Amino acid sequence: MTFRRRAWDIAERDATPEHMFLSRRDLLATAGLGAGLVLSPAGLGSALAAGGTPAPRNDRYTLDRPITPEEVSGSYNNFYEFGSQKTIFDAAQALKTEPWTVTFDGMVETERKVDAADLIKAMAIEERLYRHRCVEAWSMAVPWTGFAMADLVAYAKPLAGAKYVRMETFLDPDTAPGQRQVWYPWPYVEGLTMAEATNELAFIVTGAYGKPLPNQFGAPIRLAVPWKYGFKSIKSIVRFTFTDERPKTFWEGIQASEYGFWANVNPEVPHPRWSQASERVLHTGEQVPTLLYNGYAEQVAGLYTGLEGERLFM
Ligand SMILES: Nc1nc2c(c(=O)[nH]1)N[C@H]1C(S)=C(S)[C@@H](COP(=O)(O)O)O[C@H]1N2
Ligand SMILES: [Mo]
Repeated sequence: MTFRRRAWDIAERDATPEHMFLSRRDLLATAGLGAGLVLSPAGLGSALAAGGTPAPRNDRYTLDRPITPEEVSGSYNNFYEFGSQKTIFDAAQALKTEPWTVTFDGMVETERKVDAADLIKAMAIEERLYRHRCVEAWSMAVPWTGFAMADLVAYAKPLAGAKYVRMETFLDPDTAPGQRQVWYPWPYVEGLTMAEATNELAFIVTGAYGKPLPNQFGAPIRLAVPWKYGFKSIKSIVRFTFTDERPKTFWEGIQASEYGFWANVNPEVPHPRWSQASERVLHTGEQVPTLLYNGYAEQVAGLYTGLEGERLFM
């Protein structure tokens, strides 16, 4: 199915020539659905957007800056499996993402393995515009396609005693040269509390810029938790483990004093080696003030009441 651009779709499009904004009404019209037919946006999403191609945009999440051009965000990546430079674009193309088995295990009703494509088909796909703030003090804004992590948690059926979700990236040193660097604690691991994982903002990404997710962004499924530093948004996930123990993350294993479990964005808490007060916007190069929780305090600040004793911001 192809979608034509509409003259009034001018909003953020200038910066992203290939990206098409589709309002729900456009989608309904394009899909040839009568006005009287009630179909939830979620239903539309899974019907039309399996894999990550054009999905209805969730207007709840707005940006205070233009979308980063796709060719910029897509060629400046952190994906240490393919090297520690930003230019891993080419190397990442070696990753074979079909078939791709995702395992749900640990404290769940029943352990299960599912192909990523089938998992995505079972979910309500939508598009969200999210900011992204790397701990290295650069930032971007990306139209991700995907589904609420809360839906993934529901799908996994964790037991009542589960307190955390531990996520793991693939391990394949033959494909990923970075994984031959044995001093890193491979595979890449990240974790969230159950409250974080089911917060409305936690998003499982399956596409970007209206297309299936390119490898360098962490295909076929990665996480986006935009109120945390970028390293929490783990790429190319193969396993979700529900547990009552706080997972030891990849970056904690490398340098716990600099990269903690919580890693919430806070301009007032400097990294041990640099300030976090501002950030360099990719493409424009503009230096802008960093916001508490990366501007998402309204959605997430409540997650941390009672946890003030924790090292929440590093
Ligand atoms: N598996 C894996 N996930 C990862 C990383 C990584 O090296 N490996 N880097 C993280 C960091 S530091 C950032 S800033 C983001 C970068 O995402 P992007 O390349 O899509 O901008 O991915 C995060 N997820
Ligand atoms: Mo990062």
